[in-house]
Amino acid sequence: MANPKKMTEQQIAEVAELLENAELNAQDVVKVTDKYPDMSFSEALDVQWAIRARKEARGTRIVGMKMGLTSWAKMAQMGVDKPCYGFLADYFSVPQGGEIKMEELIHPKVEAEIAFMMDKELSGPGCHVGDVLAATDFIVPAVEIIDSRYENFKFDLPSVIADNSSSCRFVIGGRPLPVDSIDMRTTGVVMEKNGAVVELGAGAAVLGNPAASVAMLVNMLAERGEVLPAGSFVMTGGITAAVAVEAGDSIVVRYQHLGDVTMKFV
Ligand code: 0L1
Ligand code: MG
Repeated sequence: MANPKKMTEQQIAEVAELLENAELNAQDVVKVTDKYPDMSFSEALDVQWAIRARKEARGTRIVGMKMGLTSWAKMAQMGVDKPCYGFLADYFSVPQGGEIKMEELIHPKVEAEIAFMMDKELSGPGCHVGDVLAATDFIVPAVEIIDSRYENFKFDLPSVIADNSSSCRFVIGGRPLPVDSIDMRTTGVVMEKNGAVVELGAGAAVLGNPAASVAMLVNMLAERGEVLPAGSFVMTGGITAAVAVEAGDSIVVRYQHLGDVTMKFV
């Protein structure tokens, strides 16, 4: 068997509790593969889904999904050939222009992304870009705030998957557009921090086309017998490198055609 399960259900539950507490208490921890060096991708996903179940049991709603490590540069940096996914909880959402409290986070970074709102359920395997375009209600510009729960943002792929792919907050801004109204591959993005340009990019940085990222998510979910439900909000991955922020920083991301996304860290 390629990925034999070695962790017990009890160990999966303990790691999920450790990582969720790290998130909720904004307290970093050592990467979980220090204790479980043979943790498989499947076991890492078991931990992520256990964190999701803990939140749902307390009444938190899961509003969507995010894809991470979707640029070739970031994958090469991590030595992997496959992106990862995570879930988005209702309380991750921050309004456009809103304040994000640093005391609730560990060491956040921001990523400029194109997000999709789905109006039809999608299932894999075999989901492709055409299926995604046909199932999309609209696209919208969004900024993801990632916050690895690991010391110094240092991890390996199983550790980051277990840690819900560093998900923590997101801001939706700009204006929604029909998915066929622009060429997302050539859509330009300029990220400014405190008025200075810090990152530039275009949508093709995300697997050649952000819609391909949604298709990949659907096919990855299918490996666990899961679907992407209608009504899901999907963050497709960073167009630019992630930029570290601290209290007092203002971020404005300007998207060609789609408008601006803004937030302030306090
Ligand atoms: O959203 C992302 O691309 C991040 C995925 C996890 C890796 C990281 O924290 O940089
Ligand atoms: Mg991201």
